[in-house]
Amino acid sequence: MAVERTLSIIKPDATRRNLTGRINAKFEEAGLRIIAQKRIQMTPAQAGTFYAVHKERPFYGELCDFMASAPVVVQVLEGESAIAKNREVMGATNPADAAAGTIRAEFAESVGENSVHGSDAPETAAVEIAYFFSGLELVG
Ligand code: DAT
Ligand code: MG
Repeated sequence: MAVERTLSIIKPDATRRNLTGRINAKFEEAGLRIIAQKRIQMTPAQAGTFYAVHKERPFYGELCDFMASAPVVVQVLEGESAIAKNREVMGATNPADAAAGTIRAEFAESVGENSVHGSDAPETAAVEIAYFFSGLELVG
C-alpha cells in the first residue's frame, strides 16, 4: 500500500449533464483527494494524443471526437492505492457491467460515453498527469 496519484477526467457526457459535483462527491467519499482540477476544452487532436494507445482500435476516431465535443474536467486524485481505488469507484468500462453504486453504473450513457477516465497503472498515471498539469499545479 502506498499513497499514489492518478489522472481522472470527467468526460463530456457528464459535464453536459452538470454531473461534476456528484462525481467529485463519489471520489471524496472513497477517500480520494482532488489535489488539482481544471475545466478545459480539448481539440480532437489533443484528445488523440492523450488516447494514442488506442489509435488502432475501431472506435478511436469516435472517441477523439467525443472527448472534444464539450468541456472536460481534468483532475489529479491522491490517496492510498489511488489508481486501483479510482478504477473501483469508476466501475467497468461498459456501464452494463459496472457494479451498483459505481460512477459508470449510475451515470454512464454507453460504453463510449462513460462519464469518467482513470489511469490504469503508475507509469500511465505519471504520463497522463504530466500531459495536463505542471508540478506547480499539484497541491497535495
Ligand atoms: P477505460 O476507460 O475503462 O480505461 P479503455 O482504456 O479500454 O477503458 O478504453 C478507453 C475508452 O475508449 C473507454 O472509456 C471508452 C472507449 N471505448 C472502449 N471500448 C469501446 C468500445 N467497444 N466501443 C466504443 N468505445 C469504446
Ligand atoms: Mg483505459
